[in-house]
Amino acid sequence: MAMKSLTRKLVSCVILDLDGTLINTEGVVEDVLKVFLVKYGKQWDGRGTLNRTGKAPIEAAASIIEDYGLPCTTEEFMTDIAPLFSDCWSKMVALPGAERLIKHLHNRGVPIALASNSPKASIETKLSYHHGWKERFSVIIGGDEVREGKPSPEIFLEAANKLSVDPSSCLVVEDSLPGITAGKAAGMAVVAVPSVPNQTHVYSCADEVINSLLDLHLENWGLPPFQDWIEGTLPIGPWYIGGPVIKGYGRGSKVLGIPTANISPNGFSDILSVSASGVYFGWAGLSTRGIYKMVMSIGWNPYFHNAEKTIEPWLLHDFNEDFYGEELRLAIVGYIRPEANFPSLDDLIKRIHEDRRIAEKALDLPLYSSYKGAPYLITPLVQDDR
Ligand code: RBF
Ligand code: MG
Repeated sequence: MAMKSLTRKLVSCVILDLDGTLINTEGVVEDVLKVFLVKYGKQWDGRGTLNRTGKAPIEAAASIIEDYGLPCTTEEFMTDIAPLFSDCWSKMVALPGAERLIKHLHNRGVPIALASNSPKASIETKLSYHHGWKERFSVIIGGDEVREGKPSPEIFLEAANKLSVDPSSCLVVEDSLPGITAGKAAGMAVVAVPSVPNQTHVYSCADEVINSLLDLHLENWGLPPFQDWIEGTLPIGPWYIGGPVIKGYGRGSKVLGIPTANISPNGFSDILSVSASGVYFGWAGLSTRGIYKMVMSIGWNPYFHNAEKTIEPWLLHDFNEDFYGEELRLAIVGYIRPEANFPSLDDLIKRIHEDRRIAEKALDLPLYSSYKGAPYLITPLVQDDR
C-alpha cells in the first residue's frame, strides 16, 4: 500500500509486536467478550475495537467498561473474565506470514525481539502454542517489565538496548496505533500491519502500511529478502474448502464479465477471518464436471463497498452452462497480492485479468500442479454430523 518516502532507513534488527501482529488475539478476545457481555445484559457490537488494540489488558478492560457502561470496576472485570480466557490461548493462531517471517529472519541471522504490552507471563503462555517461536527471539519484553507501555517508546528502547543496537537500526512491525506511535517516538522505522480492516488513514504516521505480513518486503529496509516468491506467486497452504455455489453463473457475471462463483462463507469463517484479504489461486473441482485452474479473491471488494468478507473463485474455463448450486471444491495453493482499491472499474478488471495470467502460468509449475490430483477435489460430499 502506501510507502512514505524513497529514502528509507536501512536496519539490522527487527522488533515485533505479538497481539494482532503475529497472532489473532483480537478475534479471540471478541469471542470471549461476546459471551461475557451477555452476563451484563449487553450485546457485543464491535464498539471500540480500534480504541482497544495495542493497549495493556487493564486499559483495554477499562475501555470496554466505559464503551458498554458496565456496572463493575476494572479489577472485578479482570477477575470475572480471566477464566473465560484460560482455554482460549490455543485459539490464538498465527497470522498469515508470521511463522514465515520469524523463521526467515532467524535463518538469515537477523536478530529479532518481541515487545508486547501484555505481561511477560501471558506472552510466555501464548508463545507456548507456537512451536519454535520463543527460541528464535533474542529478546522478549513484556509490558510489566517497563515503567510505561506503548505508546511510550520505553519498551522499544529497552528492546534495542538489550539487542545492543542503536534504535535507528531497528524496524518495528506493529498492528496498532499505540505501537506505531511508540516505535516512531523511539526513532525507529515502523511498518504497520493493521489488524482492523480499511483504516489505513489511521496509520499514516507509519513509514509503510501493508495489508498482511505476506506483503512485507524486507529488502526495502536493507534486510535479506524472502526467497520463496516464484513467478509473482507465493506458495501457501494448501487449504481445502468447498461448498455449494451460492452465486455465480458459469457463463459470466453481469457486472464485470468475470464469471466468479461464490461459495457460502459460513462453513469456513475460521479460514476467512484469519486469512489476509487478497488474491489467491489453486485448483477447483466441480463434482459432476472436472477440475479446473482457479484464481480467487478473499476480501471485502473495496470497489463495491461490500460489508462482509467473501470468497470469490473464478474458474478458468469456458463453461457454456450455469453451475449454480453445484458442489465446488477448492485447493488453495498460492498467494498473488493484497486486495486493493482501484481508481476505476477498468483498472480493477485489467488487474484481475493480470491475476488470471499469473495464476494460469504458475499452476503449471510442479510445485502447484501436483495439487490438481488432491482427492478432496473429487470426493463427493459426505454428511458427517460428529
Ligand atoms: N475487488 C476489489 O475491490 N479489489 C481487488 O483487488 C479485487 N481483486 C480481485 C481478484 C480476483 C482474481 C477476482 C476474481 C476478484 C477480485 N475482486 C477485487 C472482486 C471483484 O470486485 C468481484 O469479482 C466483483 O465484486 C464482481 O463480483
Ligand atoms: Mg498489537
